[in-house]
Amino acid sequence: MQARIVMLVDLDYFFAQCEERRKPAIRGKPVVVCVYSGRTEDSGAVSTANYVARKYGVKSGIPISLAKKKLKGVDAVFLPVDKEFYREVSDRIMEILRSHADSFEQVGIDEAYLDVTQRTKGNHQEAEKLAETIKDDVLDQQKLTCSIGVGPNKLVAKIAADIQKPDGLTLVRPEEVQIFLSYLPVRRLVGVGRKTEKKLDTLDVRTVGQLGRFDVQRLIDVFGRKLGTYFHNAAFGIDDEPVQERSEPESVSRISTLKEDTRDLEVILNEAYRLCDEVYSRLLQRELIYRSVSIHIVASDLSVHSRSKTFDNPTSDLETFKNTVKELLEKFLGESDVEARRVGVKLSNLTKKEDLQKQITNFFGYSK
Ligand code: DCP
Ligand code: CA
Ligand code: CA
Repeated sequence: MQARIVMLVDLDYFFAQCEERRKPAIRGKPVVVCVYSGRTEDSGAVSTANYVARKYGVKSGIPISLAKKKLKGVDAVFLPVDKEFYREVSDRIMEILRSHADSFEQVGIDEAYLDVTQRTKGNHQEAEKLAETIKDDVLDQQKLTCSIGVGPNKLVAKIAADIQKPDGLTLVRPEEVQIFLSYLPVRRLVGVGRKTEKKLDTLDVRTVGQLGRFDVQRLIDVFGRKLGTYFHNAAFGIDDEPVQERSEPESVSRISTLKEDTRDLEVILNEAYRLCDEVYSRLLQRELIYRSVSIHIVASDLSVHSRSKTFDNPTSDLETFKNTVKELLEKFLGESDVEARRVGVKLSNLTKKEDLQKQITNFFGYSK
């Protein structure tokens, strides 16, 4: 088997960086994104903070009140989370990342694995160039920085991405894996949480190197066969997990805010068609076809309205998509007297293109 080249791309201080992007005036100040629980003014937890705020000891998970204490007297910005906005930014960036991968696996709102073995011909210099290109593309098109780890598998790529942050690029060649891992604390390994770290500490195992030298049978005695073997292999940077696209999405959608609240079909359609193009390009990229089309309207009073249409047979046609959106919007405006503030379009009931092809082939009883 050819040696693989895998990347992990992780966006820097993601929620806070999204906020900086849409409010450039807050750049350079400590920015703290918070999940307010709403009980008292400051109750809740910090979701994330930019690197300026991190210098003051503010980080994910701490109470908002503690963050305020740490930033007392500092010109800091506290903002509530806006998941919908971060999701939109994330979707667009994931599309860029996917376009650079042989196979692609998103693992959270702000990170993804890319297998790039084929397109780099297994060449590490090529992989480094590609990583630079990806960083440039994300910055040019979405104005966000990310950190990338490149290695022979997911395990090493993930650890490498964490080494240099923000705006980092860390490349670990197969022959460097052993030395790269050996001095790191065991906590860096995926699957080693605080509890496991403590248990390993009682066995005098603190670094990955020590973990690798620790008797594998004793590891199995302590953690069970599955986990013990995993830890032993992980210590040597061994990991054969493929980079795999997660299961098909239920739907592909886009929503955006109109320049002003309106009932003007033409104005709403104009924006809706733009969203259709974006949704459609995602559909093509993932080689999917659709059976249902929906529109979503958030009205000026923030009430939410939807209309959908489902076809008997799946299609991948852009015209059908746009015509249906138009039809649904016309119908909606005829039935309701609200003003639209946001408009969204969605394709659902998705299936893989090739599945349809297979069905047709089977149906006609021939194959090529
Ligand atoms: N997040 C959260 N609560 C946590 C951890 C994370 O709400 N306890 C959210 C906010 C983060 C996002 O998930 O922006 C991504 O998490 P990361 O762990 O990747 O952290 P960041 O992207 O914020 O920072 P870094 O630059 O260290 O990756
Ligand atoms: Ca991140
Ligand atoms: Ca992350």
